[in-house]
Amino acid sequence: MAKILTLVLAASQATALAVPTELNKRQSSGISSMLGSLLGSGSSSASSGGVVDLITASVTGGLGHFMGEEKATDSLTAFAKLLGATRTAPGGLGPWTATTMNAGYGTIPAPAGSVERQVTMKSRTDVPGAKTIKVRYGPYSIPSSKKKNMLGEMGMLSNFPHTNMAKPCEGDCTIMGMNAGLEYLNGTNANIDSGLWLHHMVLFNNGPGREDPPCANRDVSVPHVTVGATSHSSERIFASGNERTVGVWPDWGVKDAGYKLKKEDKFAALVELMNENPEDKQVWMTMTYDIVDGHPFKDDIKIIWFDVRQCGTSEVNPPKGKNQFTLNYKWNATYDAEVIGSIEHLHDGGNRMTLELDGKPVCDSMTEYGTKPEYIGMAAAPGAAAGGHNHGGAGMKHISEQKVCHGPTLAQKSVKKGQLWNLNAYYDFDKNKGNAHADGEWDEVMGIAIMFVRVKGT
Ligand SMILES: [Cu+2]
Repeated sequence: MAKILTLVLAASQATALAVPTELNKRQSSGISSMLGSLLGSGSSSASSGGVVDLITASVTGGLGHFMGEEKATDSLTAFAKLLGATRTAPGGLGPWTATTMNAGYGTIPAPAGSVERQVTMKSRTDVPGAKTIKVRYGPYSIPSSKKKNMLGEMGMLSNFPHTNMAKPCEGDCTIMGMNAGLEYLNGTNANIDSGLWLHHMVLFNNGPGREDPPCANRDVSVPHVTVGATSHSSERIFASGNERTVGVWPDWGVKDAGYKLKKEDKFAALVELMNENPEDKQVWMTMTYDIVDGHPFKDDIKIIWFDVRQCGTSEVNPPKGKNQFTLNYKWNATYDAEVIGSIEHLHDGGNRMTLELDGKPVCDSMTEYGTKPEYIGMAAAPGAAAGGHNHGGAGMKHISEQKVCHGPTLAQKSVKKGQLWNLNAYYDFDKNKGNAHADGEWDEVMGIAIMFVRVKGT
């Protein structure tokens, strides 16, 4: 069944690219009814409806925008289940994403003479025994801005699942800080001013006892199964967009707790990279970790993931015809902890994100645009249009900073089981232009906050 579905989706995609929309629509209803009869007779008729939506969107060339619809999470979950995902097994969504959706792109061997994969740098903290280690992942090959993927995006390596990634230590160690970056193969910085975006990355830790609370009430969580894990065996521990926010917890006043990494843990990531250049590009994605050896601290640091599209694509279509809108997510705390800080993520067009607890403000994170030269869009190469999938082109200012809440800017420091936490992501396209999809519509936006909390050791 899974094989049939993959073939249908791939075939429908090939037709979608080749034939006009009207014809697509007729074919789509044909494929939908065929799939309906194929899947509807089974016990999973409710979930198969979701998959039919997915196929229909694919055939009509609207898969990119479909990913930003609310029902996409259920559709993708149903698709993951058809590809074999269960409560305990990830199934085939990851391999499908790697080899079908991103066919021909993704990880490549490092060319001879490339920079080292792992470097120990001068410690960023004054914690005794701490080290700062940069790990380079990939390299990844990204399609040129002339190539369109299944989602209708130009120049995009789309949520590429990278499994079995190097960790900052082989045995036991404690992470005290993290940030992500993008580099050329020679180790120099790659950013928007040369047409390269760390569109986003999400880091997962998969190992005994790991669990991702906001997605643990679901049998199948899309991001987790995509990286070959489940939400009951893995947890998201970091994420970054191109703003590349740095989270070094000793700088937030926490020098005696950290994320305890164990020998058995395995790292994986979803890596989404964009290229606005007319030729394919190869880059490293970097993670810089602050660590101490072993587990010297009693208290643990954990990550709570807030997301306006939790356990799905994280993507939301801006409401049609509205330049101002707010996205919301609510979380009922499932355990007690102490908040040490939070990192927020919006897309271009966003200007502010707030966290509230039982109606009282906790964090007010403002967005800044183009405060560094590498965040200003590059000029078009002779004869080529700048702006891969229309991310603004020359001179446009993009999000360069998202203010971190910690210490005095964090009004509430304790999480208690049962509390209602509320995230609001504010967008205003009149103040700051959003990014456009290849078809001219607004590109999908996001609202994510990763809150770092301290959990008392026993
Ligand atoms: Cu994003």
